[in-house]
Amino acid sequence: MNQYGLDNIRNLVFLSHNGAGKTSLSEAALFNSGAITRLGKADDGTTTSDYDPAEEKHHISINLSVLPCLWKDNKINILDTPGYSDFVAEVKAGLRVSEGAVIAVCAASGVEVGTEQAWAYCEEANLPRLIFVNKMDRENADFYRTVEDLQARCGSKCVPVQLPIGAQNDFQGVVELLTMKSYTGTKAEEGEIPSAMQNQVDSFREKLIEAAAEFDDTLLEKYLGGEELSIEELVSGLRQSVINGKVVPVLVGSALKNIGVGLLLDAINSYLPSPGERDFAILGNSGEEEMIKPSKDAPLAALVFKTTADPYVGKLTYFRVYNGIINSNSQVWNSKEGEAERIGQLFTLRGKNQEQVAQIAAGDIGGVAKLSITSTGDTLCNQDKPVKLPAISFPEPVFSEAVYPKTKADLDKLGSALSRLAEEEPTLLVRRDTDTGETILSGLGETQLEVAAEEMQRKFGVSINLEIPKVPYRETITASTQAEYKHKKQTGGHGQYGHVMLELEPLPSGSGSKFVDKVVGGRIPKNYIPAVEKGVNEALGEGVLARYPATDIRVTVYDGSFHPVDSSEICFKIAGSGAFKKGMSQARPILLEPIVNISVTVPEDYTGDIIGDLNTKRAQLQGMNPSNGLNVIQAQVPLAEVLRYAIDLKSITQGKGSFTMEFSHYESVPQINSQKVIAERQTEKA
Ligand SMILES: Nc1nc2c(ncn2[C@@H]2O[C@H](COP(=O)(O)OP(=O)(O)OP(=O)(O)O)[C@@H](O)[C@H]2O)c(=O)[nH]1
Ligand SMILES: [Mg+2]
Repeated sequence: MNQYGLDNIRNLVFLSHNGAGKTSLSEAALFNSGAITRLGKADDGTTTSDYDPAEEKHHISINLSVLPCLWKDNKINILDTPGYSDFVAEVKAGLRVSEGAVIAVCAASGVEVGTEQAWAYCEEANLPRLIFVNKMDRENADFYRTVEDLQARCGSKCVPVQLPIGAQNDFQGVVELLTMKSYTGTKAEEGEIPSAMQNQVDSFREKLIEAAAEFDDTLLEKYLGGEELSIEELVSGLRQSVINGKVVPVLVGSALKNIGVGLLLDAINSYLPSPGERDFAILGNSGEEEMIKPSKDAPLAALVFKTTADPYVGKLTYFRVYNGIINSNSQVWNSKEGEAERIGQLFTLRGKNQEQVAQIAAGDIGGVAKLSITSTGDTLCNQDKPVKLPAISFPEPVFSEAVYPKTKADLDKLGSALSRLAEEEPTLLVRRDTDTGETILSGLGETQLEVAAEEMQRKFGVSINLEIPKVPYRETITASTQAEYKHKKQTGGHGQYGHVMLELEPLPSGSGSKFVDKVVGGRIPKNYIPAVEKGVNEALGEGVLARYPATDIRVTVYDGSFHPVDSSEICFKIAGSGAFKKGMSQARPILLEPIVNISVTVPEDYTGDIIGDLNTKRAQLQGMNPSNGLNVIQAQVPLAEVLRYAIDLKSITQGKGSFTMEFSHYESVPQINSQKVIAERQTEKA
C-alpha cells in the first residue's frame, strides 16, 4: 500500500462540529473502498477510527486516526479528528499534514459553532476543502436551508455540486449536477433524474457551471460565448477553483445509510490536490519560511505530528513524509534535537491496525515505534542535508486541576505516568505549585483532564482524583505594633529562658518580609539573634489567620533579656516565634489573594455577557480593544474566581471565546470572602 506516488495520494483532514458524523463517514469510506469488510457503528463503539476505550466510553472521538483507503487510482489518507473542542490539538495536527479538508455539516442542525471554527482553520491554513452535508436521512434534515446557512455564514463560494433526492425518511440518493446523473441507494445505482427535480437541477447546475468557468479565462470566454463546456473542462475548471480556494463544493449524503459516500471519495480524487500539487514550507536559517516543491528524490524531510504512549508497545510516533523516502531499520537525523535517531520497523496505520512496510515515500503518512529522542513537531531528515519543517502550533493550556493519588502505591508511580501522558498530548502540562505543594495538571477543559485521569488508570495503573486547585492565599498586617514574649520555665535542673521584644511594620505589597536586628548593649547576646530570626521565620510560614504564609512585614528585634545559665538557642527561637505571633494578631492581620491579568477574546456580540459575568467575579475592567468583529477584554480578577473560567467562557460563548491569564500581584481579600476562606481552612486543617 506504500507504492503510491506524490500524485496518487490525498491527505485530508475530516473536520466538523462535534457529532456531525466524521467518524461514521470515515467508516463508510473504508467500507466502500474495501479496506474493511464490516461496517462499524459510532454508537456501538465499533468503528475503525474510535477504537480507544475512552472513545467507546464517552461516545466521542478523542484521538486523531489515520485511515487510509484505496479509491480508484489513489490512496486517500483520511485523518479523522475529534469535534469536541478540548481535543483541538488533534485537529491542529491533522490540519498541519493535510493538503485538503472535508467539513461535515449536519443537515438538521446546519452551520454550528464547530463548523465555523473548522472553516476558520481551513481559511487560516489556506486549505482547499469540500463540504459534506451529512445526515440527510435525519428528521428535520433540510439541504437547501443548510446551503443557505453555509452561504450566509461561510460565503457564497460554497457551491452545491449535488442535490439530494428526497429527504429525511425518504432520502434516497443524490443528483450530480456536472454529469446530470442520479445515484440512489448504498450501491449508488445510476439512473435518471426524477422529473419533479428538473427545474431545481437546472438552476443549481447553472450556478455551478458559472463557478467552474469563472476563474479560467478560456472556459469563461467559451461559456460567455454560449458554447457548451464538456464535463472534462468543467471538472478541471472546478478543480482549479477549489485548489485556489475560490470555490468550496457542497456534497450531500448520509454516512449512516451509506449514501453518497463513494461520490464523496470521487470528489476528493477529482477536486482536492495531491501532495505533488502543493508546495510545503521549510524553515530557513533565520526562521523564515521558504516554499519547496515536494520530491521523492530529494533528501528526507518528515514531520512528526502525533505521539502516543502505548503501555505495551511503548512510544508510537506518527509522521508525514514531505520529501524523500524513510526506510525501515535505518538511521535518521532529528534536526530539532540535533541528534541521530534509530528507526526500527515502519508501518502504515489504519486506526489501531498496523501493517509493516519497508519504506514510506514523499506524500505519505506512516508510523514507527520506540523512538528515543523524537517528539511531536520534530523534523526527521538526513544528517548531511538537515532541514527543519515548521512545527505545529498548539493552543496553550487554560484549565487546571490538582492531582491527588488515591493510594501510596499510586503516589509512587504518579510522576512518571504524568510525564508520559504530557509527552503524548501537547496541550497537557504538568507542574508543581510550590506555594500550595500541589501537582497541577493543565489542559484545555474538564473533559480532557477527565479522560487523562482515566488514561492514567488504564495505561499506567495509577488512580487519581482531580480537584479544584488550592488558591495560594497569603497573610499580612495592616498596622505597626510592638510585641514582647518571655519564654521562662523552671524545671528540675537548669531552667529555660528567652525574652524577645519585636516591632512589626507593614511593608509595601510584593516586597516580602525582612528581619532587622537593632539590639544594643548585648541585651540579647549576638549568638542568639539567628535563633530569634529562625523563630520569626517559622512563624512567618504559618500566619495567625488561617496558617497561610505571612508576607510584606518588617520584623525588628529591638530588645529583650537573657539568663547566663538558662538561656539557649531553642529558648530564643521559641521567644522569637511567640513574639511574632502575638504581634501579628495585634497588627490587624488580613488575608491576601493572588490577582491575575485576564485577557478574553470574543466575538463583539458577547462583550456585554462577558463583562456582566466578570462583574460577578469581582473583576476590575482594564480595557477593551474591538477589532475585526472581535473584542479583547482586559481585566484584573482574583484567581479564586476564575479557577474554572475555561468552562464558564465556553458556556457563555458556546466555545467561541478564548482567554489567557497570568499572575499579576497580591491584594487583600474583602472581609466577607475572607471569613469564608478562614472558615474553610479551619475545617480543612481539622
Ligand atoms: N441519522 C444519521 N445519524 C448519523 C449520521 N452520521 C452519523 N450519525 C450519528 O451521529 C452520531 C455521531 O456520529 P460520529 O460519526 O461519531 O460523529 P463525529 O463527527 O465523528 O463525532 P466526534 O468525532 O465526537 O466529533 C452517532 O450517533 C452517529 O450514528 C447520518 O448520516 N445519519
Ligand atoms: Mg468522530
